[in-house]
Amino acid sequence: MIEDFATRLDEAATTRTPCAQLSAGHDLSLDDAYAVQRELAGRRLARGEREYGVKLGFTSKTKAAQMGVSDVIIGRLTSGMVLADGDELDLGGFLHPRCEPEVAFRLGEDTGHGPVVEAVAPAVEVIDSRYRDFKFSLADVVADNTSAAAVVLGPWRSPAAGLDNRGVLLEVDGRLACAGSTAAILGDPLRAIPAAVRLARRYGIPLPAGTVLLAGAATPAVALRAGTHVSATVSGLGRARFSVTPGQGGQR
Ligand code: OOG
Ligand code: MG
Repeated sequence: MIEDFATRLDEAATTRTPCAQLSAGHDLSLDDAYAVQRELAGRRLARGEREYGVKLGFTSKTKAAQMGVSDVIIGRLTSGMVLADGDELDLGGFLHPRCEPEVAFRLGEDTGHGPVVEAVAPAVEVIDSRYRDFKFSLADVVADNTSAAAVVLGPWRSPAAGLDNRGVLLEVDGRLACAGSTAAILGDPLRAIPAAVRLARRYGIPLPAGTVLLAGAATPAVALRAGTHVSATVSGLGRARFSVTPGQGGQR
């Protein structure tokens, strides 16, 4: 069952054809859903990608309300999802992608009290549900690797104090699309670290030194359109940018 579900989601992504929710025909437990996610990550690694990091979902109440779910979840980021700052994102590789502004941490060694934070960066995450109409239950979205699709990071800086209430702007073609505060992320994005450690332990996800952690969106997500320029700014951290092209690219 786990492998069949992974195949369904994998094919939806590679053929850009949204599929039905897994929970529509089955009782999908959260443990099963994380097993599907693990299988999908394993297939990406078998195709030559490398582990890049992890992401949290629904650390913001607004975001959770937008999607109709409530618990914090974790997903996997692999090298094929990563764009360089300022790069072009080929819309042809996605189904119905959306973007959201985030804060990223680079984790160091775990000295026994959880991993140290080596650096922090502004980020934009591209999410792209493999489900029809971008609709899912909590277990569905966990199985679908928390809609992870692409990520762009701005410049790394040394970890700053007072990350708990920084302004966050998402701009499309220089026009404000969403505004928020890092306070939306669990009250303080630094809380993403113990949350990620807890979920990673529980579901057997490695967090080696160098892992990039996306703390979760600070605003609702915005649909991506070809020909636009997207920029996310976190006050005091700088910005991350990319432009969207209408090509026919491969899977990210
Ligand atoms: C799931 C991913 C949620 C976040 O930052 O909260 C997420 C989705 O909304 O499709 O990445
Ligand atoms: Mg996100």
